[in-house]
Amino acid sequence: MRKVIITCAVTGSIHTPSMSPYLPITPADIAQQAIAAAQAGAAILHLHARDPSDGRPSFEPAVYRQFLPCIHAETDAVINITTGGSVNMTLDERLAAALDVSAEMASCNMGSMNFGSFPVLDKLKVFKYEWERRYIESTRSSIFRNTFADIEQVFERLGSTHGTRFEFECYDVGHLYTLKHFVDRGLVQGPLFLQFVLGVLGGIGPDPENLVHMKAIADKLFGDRYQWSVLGAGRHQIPLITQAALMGGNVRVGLEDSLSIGAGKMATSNAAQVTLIREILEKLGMEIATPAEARQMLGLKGRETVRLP
Ligand code: KMH
Ligand code: ZN
Repeated sequence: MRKVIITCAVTGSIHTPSMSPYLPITPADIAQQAIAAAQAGAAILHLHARDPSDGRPSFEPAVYRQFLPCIHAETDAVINITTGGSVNMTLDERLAAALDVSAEMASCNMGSMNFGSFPVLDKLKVFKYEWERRYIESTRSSIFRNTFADIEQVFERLGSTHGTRFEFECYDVGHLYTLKHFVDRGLVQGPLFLQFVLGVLGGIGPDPENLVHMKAIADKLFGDRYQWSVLGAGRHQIPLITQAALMGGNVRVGLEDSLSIGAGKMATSNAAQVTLIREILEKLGMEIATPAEARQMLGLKGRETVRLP
């Protein structure tokens, strides 16, 4: 029976505290929700940090170290640290936490792009913290920067030096060709783990035929040397990842990607989304990969290599 890897992206940097009372902000909340997500079946935890005082995205290794040891001690899930950070961080800042713990896995974003969350301002008018409105509005004019040189640095400083493997975030078909370019240059080796990201404003849209096309192009470029997963932004999350699983892929859920669960209901936790997709997959006759199985499928360096107590 095929094993499906569930990744849970616990908090991210796109959503802000006023959008959902369930979005984990403090280190204690992030740890608690991450552990519950792992217990519900997530083999990989994709993690960002937030400033405990007001929830703004943080890159500080010291803040990560307020929740990572607890997650590492309580679960054997793969800890996957973002290098995407948030749009206004420098590359050094974005790499700091993954370097600090010699991460087993880290995200790697495969191209510079627009990344707009500003349409939410049409509906969201009341903010808990003043930074939120400015931050969301800034996505109208900022660029999510991931140049070829930036990506080379991620490979060199994390991949070559630490043996970190990557969740390659591909927001459009062109990003697959960029990854192929780096594979051809020998800068990254398989098994590759591609995350197809559909539904971000600035990336490919959340249409089922786009997913079919991205998979077809990835097959052509990478043959059988890759694993793939899908995340659907917002309300497209569950339908798109169910399609992905039926097509042979893995899935990503989490409040980083969607604050809702099913049709228009607010998700009260990350674990609730993990449980929902787990039930769907099991009803479809699939099995959920354990962290050990995910490590084997993705050729990871192992939990004990991470610098966490
Ligand atoms: N927020 C997602 C659309 C990263 O952390 O590197 C993509 C993401 C980026 O997870
Ligand atoms: Zn992320």
